[in-house]
Amino acid sequence: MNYVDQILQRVNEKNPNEPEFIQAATEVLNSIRPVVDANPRYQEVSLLERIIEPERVIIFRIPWIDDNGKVQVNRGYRVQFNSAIGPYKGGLRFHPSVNLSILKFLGFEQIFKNSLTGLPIGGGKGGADFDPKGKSNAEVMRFCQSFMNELYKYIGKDEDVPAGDIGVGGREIGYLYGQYKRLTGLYEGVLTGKGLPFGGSLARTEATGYGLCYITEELLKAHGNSFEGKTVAVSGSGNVAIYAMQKCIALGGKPVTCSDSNGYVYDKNGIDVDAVKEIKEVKRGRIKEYLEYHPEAVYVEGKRVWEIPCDVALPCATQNELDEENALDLVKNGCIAVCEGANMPSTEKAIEVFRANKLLYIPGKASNAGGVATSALEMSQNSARLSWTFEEVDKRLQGIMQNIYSNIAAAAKEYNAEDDFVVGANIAGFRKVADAMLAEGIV
Ligand code: NDP
Ligand code: 2IT
Repeated sequence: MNYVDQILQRVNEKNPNEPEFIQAATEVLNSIRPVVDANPRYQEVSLLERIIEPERVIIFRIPWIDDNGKVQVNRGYRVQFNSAIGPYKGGLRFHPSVNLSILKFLGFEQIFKNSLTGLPIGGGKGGADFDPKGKSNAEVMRFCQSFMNELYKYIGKDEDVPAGDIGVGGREIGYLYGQYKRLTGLYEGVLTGKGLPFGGSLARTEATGYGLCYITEELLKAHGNSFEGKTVAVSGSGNVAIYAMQKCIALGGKPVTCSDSNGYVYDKNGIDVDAVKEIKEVKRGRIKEYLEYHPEAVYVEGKRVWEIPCDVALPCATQNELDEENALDLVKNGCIAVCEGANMPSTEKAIEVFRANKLLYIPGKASNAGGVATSALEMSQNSARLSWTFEEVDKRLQGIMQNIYSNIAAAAKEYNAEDDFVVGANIAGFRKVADAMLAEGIV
């Protein structure tokens, strides 16, 4: 049996209860076939058997006391997937759906994403099945402290550097950092996405959404187009969605939708990003409150944004939020490009629809890499004990996104798959990690 097929079989057999991990691994393995076929050395050193297995997974109990004095218990995780090219790096997700499959898929994607940034960071991910919604600040703090009471043993500025993801933003990173410092006595860049007064980087908050728009603009430009005058459908209304909408408007586009897990808003005049920021960042409210700011907008409960006609789609909520039917709607309505702010938001079937209909499509591991890239810039600033200006960081971010675009486009072309950015991203991300693993021996 062909080596890649053997590994696909192994992934399925060894992880039968991990559908998201199988989905992510299958996509990568299928894309890298030509590289693997051309390099028999990979099989000689069982490189694929090693790359699909996390170096380490830590699972732990998180007891904490709620405001009523009741003891609550959550499950915490850190998946340290691959350290071939740098310390483990990747976010923490706090969401009730969190489980090992989801964190393994995210950690696996992170290996190749981090490689694409061109910066020295390995792949990891972590989190807990804790739901921050409706919790008081004091409860969130006690939870974060208990989480760190266990996690601190396994992380460090040159070892593993967590950051935010769904449900983990500036507030949570602050509490986690305070507890790490208290436990270890170390004032070091062990987390990114920190507040500006204690080692955070300017532009990290904006970076994922801005980076997404920078690479989308590169893609459109390379195809004789631009954001100017485009109608844009955005899903989600969290960190990534908010700053994607902001930069999209700056580049001349018009985002007309955003959403949360209850429903979506359609504002044909263009989404008022300041209103969304106030609802989500200040009030921690629900997106339907948008109608209090703009009564002429429409709120649709329980549906997804993809039914709204758009030229460009930017999924920025969560995995598998855009399925085959949604993809067919996008095609029917004349959408030309889909660039992912979220991780793996499009299902395998949706991606088949994009391919069959020649939509321009950039997968999250390339298009949302601006967040982690800027985290790596935060690590550099911490090590140098410096802080760069917003313009300096933003300029580097733009350069990184332009490089990612040209590298994934070139890799796709090299393997006769022009404009297939799934193939391009997976091959370009994989090669560097594989070379490092070969050089580092059997570890
Ligand atoms: P936030 O927690 O700030 O926002 C998440 C948004 O997605 C919210 O609007 C949330 O709605 C919605 N959402 C979450 N889960 C679901 C669900 N199961 N169904 C429908 N909507 C859902 O997270 P981020 O903006 O940071 O993350 C969004 C995506 O971007 C994730 O896939 C994340 O992995 C990815 N990402 C994030 C980066 C970062 O730097 N933050 C970097 C790269 C990728 P609700 O409030 O109702 O839950
Ligand atoms: O998915 C991601 O890349 C993130 N959540 C950001 C990770 C990071 O370390 O900044």
